[in-house]
Amino acid sequence: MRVSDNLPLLLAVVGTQVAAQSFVSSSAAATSTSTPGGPETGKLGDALVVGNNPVGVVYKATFPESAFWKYAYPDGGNIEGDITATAGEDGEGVVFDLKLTNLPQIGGPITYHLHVAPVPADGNCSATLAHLDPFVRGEASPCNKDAPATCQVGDLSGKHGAIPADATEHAVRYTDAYASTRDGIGAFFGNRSIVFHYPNKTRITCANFAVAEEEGGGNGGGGSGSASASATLPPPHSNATATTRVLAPTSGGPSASGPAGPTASVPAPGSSAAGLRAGIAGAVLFGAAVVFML
Ligand SMILES: *[C@@H]1O[C@H](CO)[C@@H](O)[C@H](O)[C@H]1NC(C)=O
Ligand SMILES: *[C@@H]1O[C@H](CO)[C@@H](O)[C@H](O)[C@H]1NC(C)=O
Ligand SMILES: *[C@@H]1O[C@H](CO)[C@@H](O)[C@H](O)[C@H]1NC(C)=O
Ligand SMILES: *[C@@H]1O[C@H](CO)[C@@H](O)[C@H](O)[C@H]1NC(C)=O
Ligand SMILES: [Cu+2]
Repeated sequence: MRVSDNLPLLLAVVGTQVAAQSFVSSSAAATSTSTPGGPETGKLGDALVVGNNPVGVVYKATFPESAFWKYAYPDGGNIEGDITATAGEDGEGVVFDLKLTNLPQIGGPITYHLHVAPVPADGNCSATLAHLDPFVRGEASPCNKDAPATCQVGDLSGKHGAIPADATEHAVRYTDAYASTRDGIGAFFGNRSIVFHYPNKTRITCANFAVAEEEGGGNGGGGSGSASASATLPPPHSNATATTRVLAPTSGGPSASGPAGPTASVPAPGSSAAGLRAGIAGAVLFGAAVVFML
């Protein structure tokens, strides 16, 4: 295939541009793309660090009032809060900021992913299809959070940690180097969705990303067509921070089967301290490479 044939060369060229930069160490494995016994990186190689994300543009995903899998909320309701995503410093990587409350009290840890398709108007989370996976990694093997470039781009909980079982609220902010708010490339998720799962892949709820509405005056940072942040932007540091609150565990959720998504992986639970040093450089070249590939 033309793309895979050219990829090692591309990476070699680009690699020389970023060799001196802070770059996730795992990307050194970018040229070894086949592993016997299960793919541990994409058929198209490791995910590429994305630069040139539009600074100041904030995407936001807001949950519907009712969960898709109703049994998670026997009395009604859903996960509350929101997820915002905006370019990291100088457009490098994407800072995700999750502020979640009213988490379901049965069956964690909860995993979540960017999915390729948006949620349709009827709220059917199954229609969001598979994980965002532009490098065609699949999920035969779980994401190794110490080598995030080898994971599916959309596997956010695999790379940054699942939501612990029994948590009632969860706030976390981290930078993902591989997802993108730059339209036109495969890693772009601004027109897609995020889906929350139980470990057995049941889809609890899902929401679409959309550009957050502009509030107040413009800020100086955006490119053409950019929107200002509607909320205080997190400082785009690369270190992840997380706080989780837990209630006394309750047991005995309703036993009923729900729609199980075909695509969720079940990454190891725990907090991701795998500090994504999203030191990103060669952004233009990477961008060119991504566009070329996808
Ligand atoms: C999936 O997990 C949830 C939470 O533990 C459980 O309530 C539900 O019955 C499970 N569904 C299936 C199909 O196993
Ligand atoms: C939800 O979407 C899936 C996948 O497109 C489809 O198979 C299923 O029938 C839909 N369910 C409903 C209730 O529309
Ligand atoms: C989302 O945007 C990407 C990049 O521009 C594009 O390839 C993809 O087809 C779009 N997906 C949808 C569902 O619009
Ligand atoms: C990042 O987080 C790690 C682990 O929590 C901590 O040891 C380190 O000091 C932090 N670095 C910065 C710059 O905050
Ligand atoms: Cu998923």
